[in-house]
Amino acid sequence: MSNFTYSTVALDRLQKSDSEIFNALMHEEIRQTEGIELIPSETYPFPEVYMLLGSVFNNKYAEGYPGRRYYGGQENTDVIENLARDRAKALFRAEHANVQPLSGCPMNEAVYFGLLQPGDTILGMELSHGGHLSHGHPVTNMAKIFNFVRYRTEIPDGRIDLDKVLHIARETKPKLIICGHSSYPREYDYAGFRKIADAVGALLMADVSHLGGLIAADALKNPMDFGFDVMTTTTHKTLRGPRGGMILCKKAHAAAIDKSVFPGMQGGPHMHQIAAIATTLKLVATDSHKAYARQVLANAQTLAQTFLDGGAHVVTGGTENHLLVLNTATGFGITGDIAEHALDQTGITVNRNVVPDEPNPPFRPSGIRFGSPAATVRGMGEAEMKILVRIMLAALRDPKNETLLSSLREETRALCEQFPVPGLESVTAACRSAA
Ligand code: DSN
Repeated sequence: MSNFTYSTVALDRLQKSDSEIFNALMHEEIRQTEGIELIPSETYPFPEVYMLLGSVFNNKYAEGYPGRRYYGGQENTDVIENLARDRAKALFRAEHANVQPLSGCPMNEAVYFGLLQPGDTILGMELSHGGHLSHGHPVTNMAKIFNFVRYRTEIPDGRIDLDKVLHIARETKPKLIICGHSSYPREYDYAGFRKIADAVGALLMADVSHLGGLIAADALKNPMDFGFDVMTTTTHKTLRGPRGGMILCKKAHAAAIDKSVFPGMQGGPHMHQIAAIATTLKLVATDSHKAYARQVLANAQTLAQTFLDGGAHVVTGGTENHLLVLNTATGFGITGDIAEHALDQTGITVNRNVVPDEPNPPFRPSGIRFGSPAATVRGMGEAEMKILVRIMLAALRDPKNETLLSSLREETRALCEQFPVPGLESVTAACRSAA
C-alpha cells in the first residue's frame, strides 16, 4: 500500500484488528478519489494535515492557553498554539486569535456567550436565504437562550437591501449583527453593515466559515479590514485544514472570547487539530494558495454560466464566491433529494439545499448546493467545470435513467483519473487491492 497518508505498518495493523473499519476506510478513499466532491463546504486538505491529525499531539491535554495551562508537559503544545495564533492574526489582519474551537457551531456559540447576555437580541440572515443553523435557527439550543431576528435577501438577485436591514435593526435593537452564511453566493457589503451596527450600537460579527481560505488569499474582501469586532471561520473548508474553528477579534474582546472558549465552552483543546491548523495557516500564505483561491472563483463562475446557458435555474442568477444553489424544483421538476441522489449515481457529490422562502421541508427541499473548492484542489479548471456541468445537466434532466447515470459515472471516473487528489495519488489502486 503506497498511500502516504498512513504508514503501511499502521494500516496492516488496522486491517487485522478491525477489518470492518478498515474496509469502510478503503471504500471511502475510493469514493473520494474516483468521484468528485462538489459540496462547497468540503475540500481536500493539504496532505500535511492528515499527518498531523494522526500525530502524538492527539495524546496531550492542554487546558488553558500558552504560558498558562493546567497540565504539565506543554513545551511543544505552546509552540504550536502560539504559531497558530500568530499566523492567524497576520493572515487575517486581526488583533487577536483563538484557535481552540473544536468546530463551527461551538465557535459561534463561544462568541455569543462571550459578548452577550442570555435574552439579548442577535440579527442574522434568514436560513432559507443562505444563513446558517448556528446563527440561531429555531431548532438550535442557541435559539432557546438568545433572541434571534432575521434579515432576508432580495429575490431574484440575492442582494441585501441595507435600508431594510437598518429598519429591522432600529426596530429590534440587536446587541450583535452577523454577516455570514452557508449557502449565499453573493459578496456582502461589509462597510454598509458597519454603518448599520454603528447606527444602532451593535457589535458586528462576520462568520466567514465558507470563505476563510479565499479571504486569506485576498481573493475576497476581509471583514477585519472594515472594523468588524469579531470574525469566525472554520478551518476545514476553503482553508484546507483540519476540522476546527477560529475566532479572530479586536483586542478589546480578547479576554471575553478566550474565557468563553475555555473554560466557558470547552475543556482540553484538540492539540493535533491545532498543530494542523498552524501548518495550514502557513500553507495558505503562499502564492500557490493565492492562485488556487483565484481559480476557485473562476471555476465557480464557469459552473454558474454553463448552468445558466443550459437553462438551469441558478438562485440569485449567478455567484460571486465559490458556491451555487440551483432550484431543481423549478428548473427540472425534481426536489433536491432526488437531484442529490441522481448526481450521487454519476459520482458527483452535492447536497440538497433550501432555496429562499423554501416551500418544502428541509429533507426534501427545492434545490441543491455545490461549489468549486474540492475540484480546484485536484487541478481542474474551467474546461473540466464545463464537462461536469454537462454530466450534471444530463442527470438532472433524466434522474431515473439508471443506464444513463451509470454511463455518466464512467465519464466522471475517467475525468477524475486525470486529476488525482494531492496526497492520495496512489490511493485508488492501493485501496482496490486491499479492500
Ligand atoms: N455544514 C456546513 C455547510 O455545509 O455549509 C456548515 O456548517
